Amino acid sequence: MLRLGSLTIAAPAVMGILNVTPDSFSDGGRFDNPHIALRQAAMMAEAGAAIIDIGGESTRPGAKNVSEQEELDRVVPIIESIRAVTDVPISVDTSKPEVMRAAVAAGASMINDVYALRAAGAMAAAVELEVPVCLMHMRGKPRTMQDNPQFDDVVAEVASFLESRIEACVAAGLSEDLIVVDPGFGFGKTHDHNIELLANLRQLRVRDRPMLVGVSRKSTLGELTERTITERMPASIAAAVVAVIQGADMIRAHDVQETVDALKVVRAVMEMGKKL
Ligand code: 7PJ
Repeated sequence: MLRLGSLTIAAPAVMGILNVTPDSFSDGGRFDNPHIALRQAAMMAEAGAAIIDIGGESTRPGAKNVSEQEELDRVVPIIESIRAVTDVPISVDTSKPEVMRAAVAAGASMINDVYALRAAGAMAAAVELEVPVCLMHMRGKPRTMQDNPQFDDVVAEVASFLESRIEACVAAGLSEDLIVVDPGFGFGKTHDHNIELLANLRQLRVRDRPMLVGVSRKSTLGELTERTITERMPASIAAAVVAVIQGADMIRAHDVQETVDALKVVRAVMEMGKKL
């Protein structure tokens, strides 16, 4: 069980991805209609998603910023409509303090911030809201992060970044029990960096905090398999299985039912053998 403040989730858990952006990385434009988004959220909850992650700003490589009002307009009505029909927990994928506040007021119970609360005012908003927060590693900004990313030791540098963000959050008054860490696959990293992180995931479990991993449909999987975005489900499942065997607690995924099934197998074997 993952206990994050008042949010309790059975691990390994699947976080279903609901993008409400017209330009998101892999399902751009499909769920920006509130009815379709609501149906998709209900299906993901039914399929066993432990939490649904709603994002109104695309963070794919090259993506442009979205205004606060635009993000609020995309995210808040969908959170409200999901809240009205199911009690599945909701996280909000945002870096903007006002979006965090409005999303939590509308019923979101977790913040997922790819900037790890580094945007102005974001840390203060998280401290005030007292909800679980995922701190993700990203080098640079989405628009330029894939322009020649370099690390001397990607595993050590990502771990030390996550540790320093936990320290900054705790110093600002956020309870350490609310923090989840994420190595940020694909965020300012080359193909080899991503594979090296996946191979050494255990070292990224800093301060024994739970770890979220987002590998679903990402381009590293496309490079390995030569598949287009919509053809990457099997590769995504394989990466999710590897991540859980390597200690991930939560997997952010587009294909919820398939990922839930795969993780049931991993979990059964882990519980039996405690050897994986
Ligand atoms: C991630 C995310 C991830 C967390 C995105 C995509 C790109 N949040 N938001 N971790 N990726 N915590 O879904 O491919 O890996 S957006």
